[in-house]
Amino acid sequence: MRNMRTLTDAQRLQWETDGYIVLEGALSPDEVAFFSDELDEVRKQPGYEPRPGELPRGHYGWVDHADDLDADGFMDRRDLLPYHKAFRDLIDKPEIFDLVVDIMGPYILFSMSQAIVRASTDIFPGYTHTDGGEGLRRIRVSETSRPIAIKAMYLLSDVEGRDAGNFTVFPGSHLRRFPEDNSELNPHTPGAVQLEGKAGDCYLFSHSLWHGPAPNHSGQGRKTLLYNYCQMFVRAYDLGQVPHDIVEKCTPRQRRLLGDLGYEFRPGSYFYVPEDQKEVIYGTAA
Ligand SMILES: O=C(O)CCC(=O)C(=O)O
Repeated sequence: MRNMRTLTDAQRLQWETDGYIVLEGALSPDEVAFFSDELDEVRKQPGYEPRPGELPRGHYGWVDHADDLDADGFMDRRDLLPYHKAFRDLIDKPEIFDLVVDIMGPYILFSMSQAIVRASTDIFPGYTHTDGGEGLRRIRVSETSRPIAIKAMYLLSDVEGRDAGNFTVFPGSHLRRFPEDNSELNPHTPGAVQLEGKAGDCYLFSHSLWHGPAPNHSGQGRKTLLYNYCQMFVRAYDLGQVPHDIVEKCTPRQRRLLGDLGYEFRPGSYFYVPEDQKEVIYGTAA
């Protein structure tokens, strides 16, 4: 079994207490530059983007390109895996994925990829939410429990000061009831912490954490990548059937994380996992 990294005691304590941890320098400067350039290209290409007014809130439709072709303009693109091998390899980049496994255990799937560029603008006030929608919002696990779903958010640009598109969290809120009428909750509400960071940093956080973007008045776009993981029994809640030509390009471990169990789906497939699940996830078969 490969020797996988684990959380330090301080990271474990912060995960349990605050519901998130910060991994500084998770991506190298070269990786940051590469992914940042890639996003500039992705926005010119077809893909899934929100269609407010046409589709329900939070649903994504197929578009020919992003509405704004400026590299610092708004973009919210789902399903990055087809665009480049590097997006597929980020699924289980050891420096981060090892910690995901330490937090979640080995019975997991990759459930979503997304790139968001928060443009600098006066018209976006930011917002606060939990992930996983109406259902997961009402489920909170305890400090010592494995989470049901978590997200890795990679900064591709520096975030300095406040109201610079900061990822904003309410530390410890993953253990509290989310206010059903959240109209008063926003990135400036007491308890909100606007995180600063450097390009290359990664935030790992629980879907149950109250979080969201601060407004961005910094004068430059804030670029991020978001990679989600869920327990297998939840199945890949936001990733449809991954096309065979994409899956075929992946390593055995990436394939497993994309829901390729090594056999055709049958009832029960995600109830008790494949016998080699630990071997595949811990890396001996990767
Ligand atoms: O900071 C952002 O742009 C959005 C991040 C977020 O809230 C999320 O991924 O759920």
